[in-house]
Amino acid sequence: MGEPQGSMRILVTGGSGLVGRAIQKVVADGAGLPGEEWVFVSSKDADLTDAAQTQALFQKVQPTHVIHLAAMVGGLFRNIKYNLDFWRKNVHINDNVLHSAFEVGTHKVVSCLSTCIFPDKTTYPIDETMIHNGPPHSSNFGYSYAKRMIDVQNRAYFQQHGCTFTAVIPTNVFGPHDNFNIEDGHVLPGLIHKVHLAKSNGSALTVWGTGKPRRQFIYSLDLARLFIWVLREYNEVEPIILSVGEEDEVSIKEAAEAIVEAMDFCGEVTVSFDFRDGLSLDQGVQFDSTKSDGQYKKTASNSKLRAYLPEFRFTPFKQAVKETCTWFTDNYEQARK
Ligand code: NAP
Ligand code: GFB
Repeated sequence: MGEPQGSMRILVTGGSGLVGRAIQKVVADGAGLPGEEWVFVSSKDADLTDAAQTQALFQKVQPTHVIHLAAMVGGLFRNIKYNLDFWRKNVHINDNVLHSAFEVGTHKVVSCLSTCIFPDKTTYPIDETMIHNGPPHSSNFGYSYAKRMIDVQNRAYFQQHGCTFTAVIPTNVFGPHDNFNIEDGHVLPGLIHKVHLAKSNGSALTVWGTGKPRRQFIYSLDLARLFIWVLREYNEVEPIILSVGEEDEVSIKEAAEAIVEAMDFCGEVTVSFDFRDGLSLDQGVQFDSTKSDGQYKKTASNSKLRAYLPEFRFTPFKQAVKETCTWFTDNYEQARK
């Protein structure tokens, strides 16, 4: 049973980020319904680590629904450096947002976990029932435990107050408006930025780690469409994984190849890491194995999503990479880097 149409005021926290901007675009392109009002906010509207500012924002907006994206977010290397900050900032943001939503009587909140928060020692494929079955990978335990607490809070608000507070569990997300900062961002935007620099100064592309870890990548615009479906139609408190299929998992090396192809990179041939399993990168690519690989894999099942939406079509990976590379090149000056 879907949400009543119209007279919905949807507050999107983290509205200026990768996922928030994708939802803005999908809504602007016609996914919104008559009578719906969408309010996208960033830290400029309220620092959500501050309870008073969060309460003031919710009192002002009076949202009937919330898509809660705001978080301290980063790639593997930022997480390794700042586990305490990832824990503290995200726990404060999440407690403030969920309690302010409860206080103003928000009908439904959809928050955001991640497939990287699951137990490091696990069976595959990972599914929604496994979140708390053991410690997360050491590289991002601060972020992972903070995210897991959202699931605990959602269950508590439901048990004590009957709130429909739920969460989605996206896999690695990429797309326009990503964080392309090479040190702090995720792998795809980091490699896109590195290729842009290698092309402009004639250097080799350095891929960190061995290139062997495996990831499922979801295009931000596809995730945005799924988020809007969850907002309107998904009413379980249990979280739901939003990911491409297990069969769409690629290695970091394959992801690098897709970016090299999409950006037409033709550097010199230098592969410094002895990585011989049919390396098909024949442009200037180096593997720096002194850099961490992080989790080898976190293969997630999307069968729960498929049970709801068997017909949903994801953008083909190479097409999504090409669109993201084009966006970055066209918007280089104002991109986050
Ligand atoms: P992002 O691009 O880094 O954007 C983060 C957003 O949160 C920005 O709008 C930022 O506002 C806001 N924010 C951060 N700290 C804040 C604060 N103290 N007060 C208010 N707003 C604050 O992140 P993203 O990739 O879109 O991630 C969105 C959600 O998806 C997050 O919950 C993340 O954990 C989750 N997720 C992301 C991935 C991924 O691969 N990117 C994968 C799985 C799950 P400013 O612009 O003002 O800083
Ligand atoms: O996206 P990423 O930084 O995070 O990917 P995770 C890291 C993987 O890509 C490692 C390799 O195997 C890296 O060695 N890699 C190769 C690179 N070149 C690069 C590069 O230029 N930049 C980066 N960043 N990596 C994160 C979690 O794990 O997943 C976060 O730590 C978050 O908490 C995110 O949830 C979705 O996928 O390893």
